[in-house]
Amino acid sequence: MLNSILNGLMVRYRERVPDVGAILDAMITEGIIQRADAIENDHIAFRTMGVEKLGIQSLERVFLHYGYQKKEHLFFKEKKLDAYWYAPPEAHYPRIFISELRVGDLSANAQRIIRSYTDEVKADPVAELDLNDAVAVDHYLHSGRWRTPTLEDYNALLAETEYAAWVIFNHYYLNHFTVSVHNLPAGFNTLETFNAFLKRRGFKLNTAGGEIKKSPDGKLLQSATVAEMIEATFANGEKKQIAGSYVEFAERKVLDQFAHLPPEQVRREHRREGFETGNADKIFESTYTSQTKGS
Ligand code: OOG
Ligand code: NI
Repeated sequence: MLNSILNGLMVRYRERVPDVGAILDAMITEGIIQRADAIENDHIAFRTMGVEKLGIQSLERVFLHYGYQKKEHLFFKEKKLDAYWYAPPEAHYPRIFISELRVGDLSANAQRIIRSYTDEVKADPVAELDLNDAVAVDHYLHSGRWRTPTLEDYNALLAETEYAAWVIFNHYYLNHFTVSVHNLPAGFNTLETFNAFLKRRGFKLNTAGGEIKKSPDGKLLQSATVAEMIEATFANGEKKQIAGSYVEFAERKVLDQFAHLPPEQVRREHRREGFETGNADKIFESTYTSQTKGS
């Protein structure tokens, strides 16, 4: 059940983000992996609007139902976001990262625009779903919750918060999946060597705060591509190139207390867990104009 929901997310995401297939193909050509399904997916991420009936408390129920466990809270003051991450029921499943816009912290005008859309949602849609019905859940994760925005509203939101603009158009479309690099073959199993491979192959990396975002303990390293632009059709047919989704890469180093383990004995629980606010803050910018302009 969880498998089919995760697969459904990945299929749509691959269709929308050509970089996904291109990166997997480049890894196969380079001999890093034999097959695309050999990739370990560190985590997937969603963005939500923090309004009553929607937001984290609604979306998280889908994953809690399938055995995910809610972990730490992260707070992003400048970007006006909250987030939580969720540990999977079994180690071979990806972690989940869900963020939420603090709508109440925005200007009156931005709040008015957002609520004009989200007010169309009369009841928590997840509460009305049969969560055991994987087909219904899959459908829910890939359908809009409110009308297609106007370009004018999108642009007004973009000027104040790029995250809001992304969500008003993209809804719950998967924001990214994350290639775990630490279990790849030598020569590609650090973020530094993996990024060098990506750049050699022509992929463009997010440079906010440097290409490699590193946690203060030095054990969680993350990088991401710049989101690909998609041609979006707004209400009454107006079109604009806007940021779609991106691909992330993570290296989790072995914790000091397990440093003595031979490499073949190292499993997920021996490595740095969780997320890091300082890293995430910069990863969000993979869809921001500061990164996508010129791409
Ligand atoms: C999520 C950014 C944060 C991470 O792994 O820290 C993140 C987003 O862009 O929605 O993915
Ligand atoms: Ni991420």
